[in-house]
Amino acid sequence: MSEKLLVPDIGDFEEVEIIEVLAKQGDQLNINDPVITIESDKSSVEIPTTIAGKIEKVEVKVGDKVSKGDIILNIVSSVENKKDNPIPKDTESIIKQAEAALVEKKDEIKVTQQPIQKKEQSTIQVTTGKDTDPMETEDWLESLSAVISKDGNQRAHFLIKELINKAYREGANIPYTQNTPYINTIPPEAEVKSNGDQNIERRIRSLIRWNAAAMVVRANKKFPELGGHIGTFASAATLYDVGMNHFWRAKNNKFGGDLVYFQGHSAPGMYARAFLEGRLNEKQLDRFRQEVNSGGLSSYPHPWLMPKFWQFPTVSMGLGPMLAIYQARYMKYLINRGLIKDEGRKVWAFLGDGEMDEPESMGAIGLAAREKLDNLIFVVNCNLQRLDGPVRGNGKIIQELEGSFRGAGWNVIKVIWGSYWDSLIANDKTGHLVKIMNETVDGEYQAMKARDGAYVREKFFGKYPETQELVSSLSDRDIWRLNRGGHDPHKVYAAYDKATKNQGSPTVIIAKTIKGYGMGKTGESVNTTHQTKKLDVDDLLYYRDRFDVPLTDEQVRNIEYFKPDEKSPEIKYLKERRLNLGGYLPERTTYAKPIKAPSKDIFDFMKVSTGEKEMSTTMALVRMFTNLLRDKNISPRLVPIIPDEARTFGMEGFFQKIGIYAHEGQKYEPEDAAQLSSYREDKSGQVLEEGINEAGAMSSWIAAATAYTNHDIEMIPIYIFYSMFGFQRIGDLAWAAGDSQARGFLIGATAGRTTLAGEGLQHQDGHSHLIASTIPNCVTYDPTFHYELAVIFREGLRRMHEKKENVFYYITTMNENYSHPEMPKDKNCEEGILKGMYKIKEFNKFKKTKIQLLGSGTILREMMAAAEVLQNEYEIDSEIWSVTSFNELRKDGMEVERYNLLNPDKEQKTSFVEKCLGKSEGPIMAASDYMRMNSDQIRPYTNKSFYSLGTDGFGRSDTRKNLRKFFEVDKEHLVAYSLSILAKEQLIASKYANEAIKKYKIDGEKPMPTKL
Ligand SMILES: Cc1ncc(C[n+]2csc(CCOP(=O)(O)OP(=O)(O)O)c2C)c(N)n1
Ligand SMILES: [Mg+2]
Repeated sequence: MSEKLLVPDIGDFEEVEIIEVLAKQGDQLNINDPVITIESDKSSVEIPTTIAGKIEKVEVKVGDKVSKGDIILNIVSSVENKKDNPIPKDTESIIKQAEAALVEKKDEIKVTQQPIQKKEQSTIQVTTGKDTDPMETEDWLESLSAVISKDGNQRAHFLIKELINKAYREGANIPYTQNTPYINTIPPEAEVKSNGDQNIERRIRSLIRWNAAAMVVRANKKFPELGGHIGTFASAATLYDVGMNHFWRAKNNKFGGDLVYFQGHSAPGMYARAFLEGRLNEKQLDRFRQEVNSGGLSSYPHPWLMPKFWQFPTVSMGLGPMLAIYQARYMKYLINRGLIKDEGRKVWAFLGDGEMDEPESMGAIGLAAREKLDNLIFVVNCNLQRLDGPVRGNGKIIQELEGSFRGAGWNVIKVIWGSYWDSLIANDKTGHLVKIMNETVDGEYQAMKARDGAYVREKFFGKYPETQELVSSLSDRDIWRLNRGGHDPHKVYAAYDKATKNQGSPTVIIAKTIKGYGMGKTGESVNTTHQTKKLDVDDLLYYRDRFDVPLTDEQVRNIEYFKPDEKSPEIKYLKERRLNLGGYLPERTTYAKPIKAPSKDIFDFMKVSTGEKEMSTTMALVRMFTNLLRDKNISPRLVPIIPDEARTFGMEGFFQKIGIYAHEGQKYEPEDAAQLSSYREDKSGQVLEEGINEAGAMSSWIAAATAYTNHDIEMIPIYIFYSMFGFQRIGDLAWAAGDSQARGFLIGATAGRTTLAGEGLQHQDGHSHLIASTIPNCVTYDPTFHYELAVIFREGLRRMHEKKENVFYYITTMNENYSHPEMPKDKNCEEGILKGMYKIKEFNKFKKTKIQLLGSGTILREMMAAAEVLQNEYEIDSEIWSVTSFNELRKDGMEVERYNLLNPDKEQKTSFVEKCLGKSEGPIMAASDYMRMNSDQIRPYTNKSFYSLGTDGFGRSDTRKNLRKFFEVDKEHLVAYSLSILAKEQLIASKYANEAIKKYKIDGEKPMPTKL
């Protein structure tokens, strides 16, 4: 049967031009095959067929203008269409999810129905609020205790919830608390026990502790300026060791590996372990923080400096937690898109309690819960101190974190007290011990660990007669031995075990430790611990004794490393554990296959003139993506990332075409379901729509841009953003991206201080290229025409994703519409585009006076217009150069200049700038839509007179024309400046310049825009 395929609802648009017809008569179509591409003045969208079958007749051609309901083609539909109302894909997934939810619910019920473990009645805590009727309180508490022992915790929870609900309905405004008492989340009877050999593990840990400290002390003895940290790893050693011995699975040919973000300044501990494992030798340890000559160890985790060792740069506080969240999310994205297997891999992130004050640390915890990232485990090492002093002297960081994470929906496991406390807590029948624990602030907890057992007896247990009594049979030494949870391998093991089994939410383990654990009087729990990097002989002897390190006094004095024989039980055990867990950690490898570059013809349409048709480079870019999505090698690897600006950039067509990633699919029918660009969310969606969240979007981009090493799959992330909210906003993450050896594209759209009209001071970007240029492996371009963009993008794909070069690209695109010329036939044009400049036009009629005009981005067009005026009205010839990248030209210039200076006797090299301009005639005038510093960058690499113009100063809202006039980069100013420059160079009389200044009503007395 013949059916008509009509133009669907395309939103507010009418009479939209067809720019491509993708199907012809006789073609066999499947549902969703694209048939035409239409383009408004803002965006281009493919229209897919909703009917399968053979095309009888195509009713449209390129250039036609169509509206909703117009016929596109006639199609003889195949039988498939006639299936009785097949369930739409979305509805089907909703049904599946509902069914899955039912199964989940059943599981939940199963949990509540599990036999109640009979255990001793747990202690009822004494509340800190004022009790007006203790007898009544006692009654209620006893009833509750009875429920717990008879019907279990779940029933008790239920009753409490019902009581709160009832009170709320009766009008009581009960403040809600997310906090639990200041004790461990896992009670002793529920702890899963490790099967490891605790004695041997303790010995190994002691050696790692010793070697880590020795490494820092030795380096600082030789060169006191080197620095380093002992106290942080000392507090975290157990947290790391339990993970290394029992939980973290390495990447190998059978398994993708867990991903561990190590706390940056705990790096000495990782080196010390690698030393025992035989992965690093003494010589390397002795090169800690001495990296200039190869073979040194980097101060912190830096993949750029130790590319086979470190995976994640973490030391700029706050980036690690945020990156880890998005890493876990991206792992699920890859799984849901079917690009990697679900192997139950985990992402672990180790964080400092001081670090949690960084807004980035907690900034994305809501997302982690919302996306049910049960592959994510945070471990916050709460040693209660940061650099200057206590994290929360007057409060309790552990409780504060618990509240925030529980409130956000995380599974929270507190590991506060070690096993020595178990019996005391069990015997705390009156609840006074927990009461003190709740009441004591961190400043006191810290001070106690800087003193001794007698002090703890007096200041802590001495607060109430009940608690004094509780420890009456303990000696001061026993009291001193009461350990903190984060130093107890049993408690840590139980927490890790529980965390790895948790489903449906991320987990945070909040572990209490002591900063500088074991460092004695000079370094343990004192405010200066963080910066202690030298230990005197007495401290070292204490440290040795504290951890029973088998070194003689003499060896301690020499600060010798200690590594047992390869055949020793310690080394055998350590290696065996890692072998069981698949290999060593950290280790950075990649087995990703390159992506074959797309055929050249994908970009062909960008090499021809657009004729009358005007478009922005942003539109050209989006058209290019649409084409790339038709390339079967490239398409699945593209990861478009957008922070709530798809419509701004004309990318809304992607929603329907490739879907927005949503881990739960789409549970609702979108308001615009009938439209072509409907907001379609899908479990296997490809677009990462991040919301208004540039830091999150950049973190996603980094996860995708390093998937080649973390998941062994090369991806092509393209993060497109308002250029002003790029490097300026997330510069530190961009720096970390460079360190991580990220590969992918960053697109600064709506770029240029005068090109983005209207928006004003906080939107108009006139410096992102300069910030981008601070990152050594960031390659940047500011193209004007669509063919330049095509050449740059194709080369980016080739360098990064085919040749696996560790660079990333930053390209600015603009929203100014203009027509684009055909790509010049000159064979050097492509090379010039990539190196940074090429001659685009020459005016050579009068052969008297010449000027070299360099322009980039949209200002190149002003320059071309000015050149025409100069030629026609002033008989001045010119050569116009399209500068696609002042940054790249500078890099080349620097390198050549350096070589020439270091090799005065050798044949001198020529910079690319000099190759282009060396033999040219006349002075040079350069301008861009960025600060003068942008074009000034190449001034040293030519001997000619060089003048820069640019958009220095705060932006402001106005029309494009007025903005260019204000910043003096419009055609008129460029003519006047050119004439003035030529006059200054004594090539023409100054009256011409004066005339032009008058003619264009330019006020020579106007202050610099930087002052306005
Ligand atoms: C963004 C940033 N700001 C400051 C620092 C300097 N710094 C390094 S460690 C540190 C204190 C860390 O305290 P905490 O997070 O509690 O870690 P701990 O050493 O106590 O485990 C500071 C301020 C940094 N590395 N990054
Ligand atoms: Mg700390």
